[in-house]
Amino acid sequence: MAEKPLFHYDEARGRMESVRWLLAAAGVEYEEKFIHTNEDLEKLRSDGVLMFQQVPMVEVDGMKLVQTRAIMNYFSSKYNLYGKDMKERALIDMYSEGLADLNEMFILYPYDPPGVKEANIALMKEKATNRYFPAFEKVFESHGQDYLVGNKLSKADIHLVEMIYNMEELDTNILANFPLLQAVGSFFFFFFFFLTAGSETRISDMPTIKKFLQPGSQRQPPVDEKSIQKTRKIFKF
Ligand SMILES: N[C@@H](CCC(=O)N[C@@H](CS)C(=O)NCC(=O)O)C(=O)O
Repeated sequence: MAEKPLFHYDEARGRMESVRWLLAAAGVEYEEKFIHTNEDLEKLRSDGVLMFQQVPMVEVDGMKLVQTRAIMNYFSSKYNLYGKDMKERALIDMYSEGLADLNEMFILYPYDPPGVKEANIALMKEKATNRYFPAFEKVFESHGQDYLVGNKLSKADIHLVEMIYNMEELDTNILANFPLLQAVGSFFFFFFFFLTAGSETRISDMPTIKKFLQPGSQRQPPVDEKSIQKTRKIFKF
């Protein structure tokens, strides 16, 4: 049996969290070797296993892959989450890149100084509400299917669900004007408000994702002051 992929990152969401979501949704088991200190990071660097001296790094199929998108794309190809042809792949990439832009703001804002942080949260919510969520609502409206591309689960759907959950952490009402996105994230409502999600298998009703959303999974909790300080020490910023 092939070895499980091994993730190298700190014990926080950061850039690795989207990779965790992807593999969880694909039902693929992975292991994590957490970086707890700057010495742990320096050890990886001096071992020569971080091509650009950065993490995330994932050991998989004899490779030591860095660059989050490269890692995501490899797993998406491997687990059939990357469309059936070039055009589907282009759409999946286009949607995923939009979501990655929103995600970048989400990853970085906890490290902003007071004042800037609040402004960036407001900006992120504004962008989610007026730019990204309307665009994805329109995609679902245009084809009436359950998944963004080709009526089949892809990395773009998984990234979208992740971003819905992230944005709902900041504002539980953020999907108020997006009924189709509410259905995508319906497990959230099911879980917290005991509403049924209908008979269709929505993305967040998938058993693999449900499992990931439950306590005790490899999903990382929201960042708090303690984890911010720990990350600052590891990466020295
Ligand atoms: N484009 C890279 C950026 C990686 C990155 O900035 N990693 C941070 C941790 S989240 C890091 O290793 N910083 C240390 C450094 O850049 O020296 C990716 O997406 O993987």
